[in-house]
Amino acid sequence: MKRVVTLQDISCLGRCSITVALPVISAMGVECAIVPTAVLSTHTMFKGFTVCDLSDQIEPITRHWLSQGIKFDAVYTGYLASEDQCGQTVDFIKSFKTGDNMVIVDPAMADHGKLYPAFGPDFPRAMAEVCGQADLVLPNLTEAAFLTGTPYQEDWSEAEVKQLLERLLALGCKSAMITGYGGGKGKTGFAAMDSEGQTLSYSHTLLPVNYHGTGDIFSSAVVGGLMRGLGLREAGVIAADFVSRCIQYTSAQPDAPWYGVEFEALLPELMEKLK
Ligand code: PXL
Repeated sequence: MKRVVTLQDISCLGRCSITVALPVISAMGVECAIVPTAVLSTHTMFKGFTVCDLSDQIEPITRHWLSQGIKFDAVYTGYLASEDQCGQTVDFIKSFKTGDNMVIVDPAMADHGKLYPAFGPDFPRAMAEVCGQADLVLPNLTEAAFLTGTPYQEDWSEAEVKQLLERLLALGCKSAMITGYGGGKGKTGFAAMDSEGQTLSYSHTLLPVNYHGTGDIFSSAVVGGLMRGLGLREAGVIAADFVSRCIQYTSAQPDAPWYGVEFEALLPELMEKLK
């Protein structure tokens, strides 16, 4: 069985980061170790959330694992709590990169043209350093714009998205997949550039509702798919369809809370796709 390690926060309530990565990656038949980088009472879209930064745990955990000869088939990073923690994450990646494993970075820091509330204007530069270590980065359009110093706009042409992908690869990563782009109004999906400079894309119907945490579900499903031997486009398609089904399902539940999607009920469908 493949083994990945994910570095991101624990939002105790909110269906994002580690509480999404663990169930999704496990359901896909892949072992998921964790490095919790912070404990928050909820994700940062709630008012008054608490935060306990766990930066001081990253180095001792790394040292212990190295002493035990632990290896990972992938290192997958998500939401990081501070610029310093981005630097520590670069060190963590360097400690566990072997040349034949994968580094996958979801630069979870922004959406809809804005940085998340916890981040200041210097954060994207620190996250760009983490991206530079990656085999694959998985930003949404807003994150891709922030990482590459490109002004954000609502509508992007295919040529502009291709330029964003080229700029992402210029950060040092081998391939990039931009989420939330479907090539036109009423569509969503992804556009990617692989390590040979080949562009890949997928487009499907954009549902008229927006939920928090869908990026984490997408990235976790891509990681699971890649670890199960799928190619980049195939892994992206499974992940995009899964997110779309989760959104559809959640919007049909009258009692669904606002803070995340009800992905749990759809895990059997995701597992079925890997058969
Ligand atoms: O879904 C990304 C995410 C992860 N972790 C925390 C967040 C967010 C997005 O807001 O606040 C703590």
